Amino acid sequence: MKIFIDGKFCDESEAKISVFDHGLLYGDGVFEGIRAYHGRVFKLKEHIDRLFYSAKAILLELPMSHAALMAATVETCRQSGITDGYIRLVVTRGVGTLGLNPNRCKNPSVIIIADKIQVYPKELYDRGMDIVTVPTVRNLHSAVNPAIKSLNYLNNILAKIEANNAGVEEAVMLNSEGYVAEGTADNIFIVRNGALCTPPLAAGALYGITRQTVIELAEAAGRKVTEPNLTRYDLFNADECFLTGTGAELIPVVKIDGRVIGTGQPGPITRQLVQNYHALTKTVGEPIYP
Ligand code: PXG
Repeated sequence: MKIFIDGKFCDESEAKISVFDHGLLYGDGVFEGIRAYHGRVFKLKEHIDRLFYSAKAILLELPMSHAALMAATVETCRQSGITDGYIRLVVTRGVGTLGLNPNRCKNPSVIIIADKIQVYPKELYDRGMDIVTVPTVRNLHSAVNPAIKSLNYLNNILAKIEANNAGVEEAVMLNSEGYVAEGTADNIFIVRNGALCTPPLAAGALYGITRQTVIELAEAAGRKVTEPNLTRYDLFNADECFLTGTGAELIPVVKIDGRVIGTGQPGPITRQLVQNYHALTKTVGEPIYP
């Protein structure tokens, strides 16, 4: 495996950053999680676009152009021999002094790792997953905006711990008004009477790239997709439910807070969308080995 750090490729054992990097000291930075399928980097442009938006929102000037970041991501996959895998692109504020002041950090660092990821146990993709709503609420827009994919994931990690303590793999986070926001690293959809609903981005959801892909796939199949505010009531009364994310892909949800959703089995519309998603990954993406 070769890791890209600030324009150079190095071996895993040499891939190190300074203890004075503000990414480590303060979680000051942004990241992307990207997948490669069948020798192509899936939705790469969309991920780099979002990285730029996240960086802009925290006033971090990326030291590479959009095109250079795309090329470096593909090259990292090539150098690591990846055809199917997971790419983690991290941009930190860089090395500074102790103390928050980001002005002391002169050079942001860009790190790209291409490896594997298995977010949830494989059998849950067939059987469906149990999830719970948790006490930790999604960050307020007026605090660290949840649209920013920042290195500060403690809000979500606390929710994940609460889910794990409840004996399940994933949490549904509500926002401070009690509306459904998203999972800890995935967006949520429900199916009701053949139509799909997913919380609006203003409810505290990340602008999920898989979410957008699923909206497009569902609409192409003639299904209506709306983005209303959803409550726990809406989740409990759904015919089907599933989560979407680059890591998670599409995973059916069959129980929420101990209540059975729909038939208690992954639903037909969810299954169809899973198939359509995997079909899309065969043709879409930047070729790694052109
Ligand atoms: N919400 C949050 C809070 C996320 O972090 C998503 C939704 C789904 O977005 P995408 O664009 O991926 O469909 C995410 C994505 C990891 C990992 O390393 C995390 C994510 C994606 C991939 C890997 O844990 N988060």
